[in-house]
Amino acid sequence: MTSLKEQLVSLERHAISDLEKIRNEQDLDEWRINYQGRRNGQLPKLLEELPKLPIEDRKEVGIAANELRDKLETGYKERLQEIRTAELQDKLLEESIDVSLPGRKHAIGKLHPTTQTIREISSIFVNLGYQIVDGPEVESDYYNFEALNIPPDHPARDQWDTLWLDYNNADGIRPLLLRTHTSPMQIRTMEQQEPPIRVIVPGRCYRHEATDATHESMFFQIEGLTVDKGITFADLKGTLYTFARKLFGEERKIRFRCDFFPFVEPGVDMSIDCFSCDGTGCRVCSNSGWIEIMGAGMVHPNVLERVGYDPEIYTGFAFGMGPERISMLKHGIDDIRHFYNNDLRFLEQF
Ligand code: YSA
Repeated sequence: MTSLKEQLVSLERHAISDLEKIRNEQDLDEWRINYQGRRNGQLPKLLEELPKLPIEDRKEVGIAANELRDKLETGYKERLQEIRTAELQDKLLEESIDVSLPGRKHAIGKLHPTTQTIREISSIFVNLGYQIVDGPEVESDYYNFEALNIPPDHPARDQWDTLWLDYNNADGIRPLLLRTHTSPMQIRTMEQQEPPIRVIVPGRCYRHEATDATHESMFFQIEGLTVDKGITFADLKGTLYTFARKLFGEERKIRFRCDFFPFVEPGVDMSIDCFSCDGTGCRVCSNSGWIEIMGAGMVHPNVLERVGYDPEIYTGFAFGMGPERISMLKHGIDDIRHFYNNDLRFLEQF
């Protein structure tokens, strides 16, 4: 039978050899429990035999056992330190940053083409002394039609395919709608301000459209209104002429033709000679040499009277244009529906 001392030597050999193979903390814990665990650890189990030894051997074996316990404890601590250092080094290596690598590019957003056009147009008018105002997109029948000289059941209403809100009118509240144009802001502005008035109103409009290449059900308009003493058609022409040349080029010609809008008298549509073919005729101008860009006219006396202005003292002109259509002309865009399809391949071009 092997002596207790020999068993201690054999235990040490196995323990040290096992310890050298260990690479992580979990295995190291198991190693410690196996050799030193209080309940079933191999060393404590052997030491249970110590009291059975003859008294003269007990001291020597006891010292050897204590030394082994210290060795195992020291071995454990050193291995733990080595494992932790190795893990830290791996982590550092994994998380290290190569500062010489080129940086990652961030995707930078840009303004929507309609916003760009609105800003370009607005800045021209701001330089001419106009203020920019904003108005509600949900409007009442009164501001969208009635106050603009378009009474209920008037055939002129057919010009604006209206989206009405499903709203109870039982208490005499005027029916609500999504504004079909920015012209209601003419009335709201005149109600709130005394002349002289020079404002432009960029904003969204809505119509019950069967959409096609030039019609959307949601689109923008930019309205303009000038009211003061002694404003004449010459002021309208001069202002819009200056605007057109600033936006489309200094050599542009303009043309006015009669048109009908119930809130102006006389009413006109304004065209510019085609900037693509210089008026000789091409695809952009449908071979006519002219491109229509807005409706305009002298503010109707009924409209002025409605807001309490005396049409014998004050006169004015107004105009309205679609920035998407202007953007289409400038950039050769063939379909208005591209603007709001959220397709980055289209939007990133501007
Ligand atoms: C006319 C005279 C004034 O003194 C003042 C304003 C006006 C404009 C009038 N309120 C109006 O809405 N006229 S309009 O129906 O011809 O629209 C004006 C512009 O809005 C059009 O020239 C077009 O550029 C744009 N537009 C109209 N319906 C559109 C549209 N753009 C895209 N989709 C639609 N469905």
